Amino acid sequence: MKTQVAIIGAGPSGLLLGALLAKAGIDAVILEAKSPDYVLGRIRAGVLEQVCVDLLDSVGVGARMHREGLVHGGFELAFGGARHRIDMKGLTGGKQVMVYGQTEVTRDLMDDRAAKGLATIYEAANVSLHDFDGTKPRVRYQKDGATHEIECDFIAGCDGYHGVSRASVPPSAIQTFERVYPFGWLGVLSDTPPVSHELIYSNHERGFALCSMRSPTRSRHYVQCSLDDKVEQWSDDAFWDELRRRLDPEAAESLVTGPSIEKSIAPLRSFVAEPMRFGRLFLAGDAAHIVPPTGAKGLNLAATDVGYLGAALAEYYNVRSSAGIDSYSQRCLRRIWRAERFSWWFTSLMHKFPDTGAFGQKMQAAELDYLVNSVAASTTMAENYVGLPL
Ligand code: RFL
Ligand code: PHB
Repeated sequence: MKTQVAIIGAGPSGLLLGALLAKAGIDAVILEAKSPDYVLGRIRAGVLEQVCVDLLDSVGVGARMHREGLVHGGFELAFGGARHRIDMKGLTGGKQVMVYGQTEVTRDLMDDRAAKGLATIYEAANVSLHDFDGTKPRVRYQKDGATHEIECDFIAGCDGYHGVSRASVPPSAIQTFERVYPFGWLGVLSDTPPVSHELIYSNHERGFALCSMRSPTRSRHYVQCSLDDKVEQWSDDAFWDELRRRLDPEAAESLVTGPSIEKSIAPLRSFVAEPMRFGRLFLAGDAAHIVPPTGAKGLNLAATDVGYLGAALAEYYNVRSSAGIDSYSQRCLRRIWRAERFSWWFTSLMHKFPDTGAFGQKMQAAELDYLVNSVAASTTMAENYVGLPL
């Protein structure tokens, strides 16, 4: 098989890149290791920046998001038994975020792809990348017991943190930066009304908690947990009790509990691989970088990476210029490092670390007090949360 761009991974970055390339008239094939149901079963991100909303609109898949998504102009920080609102909209000259699940973004992109008859090969096993340092890269995979090969001009590695693309780069050509946090997030999805109409990020001496949502009747909550914890050890009751303890009295009072629909533990990590281009292989999304979820930047960074990559490839094919692909890595990394900084800072501010101690707690309390009482500090927080300009 021949194509112009072979995309590895049908997560949000691979699917969005596929849609951007299709719109530019560029032929692409997506290879995905798992089944569509497996991909849709992963409950992850919930908050989309305006740039991400704009990209989805630009490829014509935004209709359901605008119908069902919730536009938020602020969020709350809970600490010391009270809640304080960060007025994102007021502080940033009108910018807001869209609360719409990653699962729904993925479903909209998948449905659009299927409706247009664009090629996605699910359950592709043993995907391997070849000759991307030359002019004729190839991708091999197995499906139903047979080996297949795709000849292409470019490979887009959109296969997440554990994918094969980054691992195919010779170690001497890549530099990685990493911080692993000494805790995880236990997340629960439930058909219960959200605690409040906006998100609540809570700093508590027992650990961090987050009240988020997917709709007016579906909640997504998280509590900071130990890396040794197993999901099976957390009954629904134990989760709700722990969440309630970490909220301010008013939120705790209005918390409506119910059976979990999904429950999972995610470790927290900051990670960046540099550069993001190796000859004719480009890395995008979680394949190149990870942020801890505090601040909701992961999916948004994935979207802006493929926004840059889609435009760069369109420039290459349609106006015969390599300028976009030559500057891809540098442009992405500037945005990525700023989001890494924000996510690391917000994580450090809100979580209980093993070495936080009494002094650390006082520092967090003083910083939170400053943050909610200084317009300058609140504005800094708000402009990062809504997303820095491209
Ligand atoms: P994904 O979603 O991991 O998709 C990669 C796809 O590649 C496939 N794959 C392969 N395919 C072929 N061959 C191989 N060898 C392959 N290896 C892997 C995988 O099966 C998969 O389908 O990466 P992508 O597309 O770059 O998307 C990144 C986002 O998923 C991620 O950044 C966000 O979920 C992060 N994130 C959040 N981001 C936000 O912007 N806002 C949020 O509110 C937010 N909340 C979160 C989050 C991540 C979380 N977890 C679980 C880490 C909340 C949580 C709890
Ligand atoms: C979510 O709704 O899953 C979510 C929201 C905000 C975050 C992280 C996750 O910072």
